[in-house]
Amino acid sequence: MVTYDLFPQPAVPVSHAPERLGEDALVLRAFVTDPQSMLDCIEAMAAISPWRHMQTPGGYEMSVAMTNCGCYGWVSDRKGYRYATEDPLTDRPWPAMPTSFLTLAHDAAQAAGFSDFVPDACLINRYAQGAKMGLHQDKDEEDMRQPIVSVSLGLPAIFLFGGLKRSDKTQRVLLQHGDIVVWGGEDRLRYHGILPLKAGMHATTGEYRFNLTFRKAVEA
Ligand code: MD3
Ligand code: FE
Repeated sequence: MVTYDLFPQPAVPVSHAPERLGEDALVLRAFVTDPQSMLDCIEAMAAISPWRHMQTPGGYEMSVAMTNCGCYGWVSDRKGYRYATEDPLTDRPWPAMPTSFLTLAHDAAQAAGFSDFVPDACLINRYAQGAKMGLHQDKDEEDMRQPIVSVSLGLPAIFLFGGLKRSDKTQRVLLQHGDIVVWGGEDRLRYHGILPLKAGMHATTGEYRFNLTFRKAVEA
């Protein structure tokens, strides 16, 4: 079907076709249909498992604030990185993964060509002005054949997408409110990071950027 927009907005062209970053890495622009309800869920989760700046094994405090939902939560401290069933701050299980989150992650993975993705972990990152994430690989999960689904909400950020070696050249990709990126297959172990967040004000998230990464931490 062809539709005609009576009020075209020529200012910023937004592509809704999936953008391929690699053989098995795809950006789904504005894929999130109800960002407000996701943010409401995040707020409710942070009331149970509060935002915290985790320690790296090297003793530094991460600039990104984090919490988790789902059966497993990603944690970092002086002892290392791992998945844990209990929140070390509360000694209680992490808040459950909402069905709407599961469905969104599943549908995004499906749209990128990965069928049957059922995450058991969701790491929720909150970036304030200046917060960043250095180049790293996600390799704390048991089954590297499972993809990772990443949802961006709020202020835009520049994502760095590298290769399989830390020293490989990186591409820059602007991730905006509602964008989803799916990583699997040969791109699953690529180095990646986020440049320091620029100050700004977003209509739904204020001065923050949120990122949710859906993972399958434990093999079925
Ligand atoms: C590429 N988060 O939490 S999401 C992380 O925006 C993380 O907060 C970033 O990296 C953020 O670990 C980037 C995009 C992403 C997630 C996982 C990947 C890219 C990936 C796994 C492999 C390759
Ligand atoms: Fe990562």
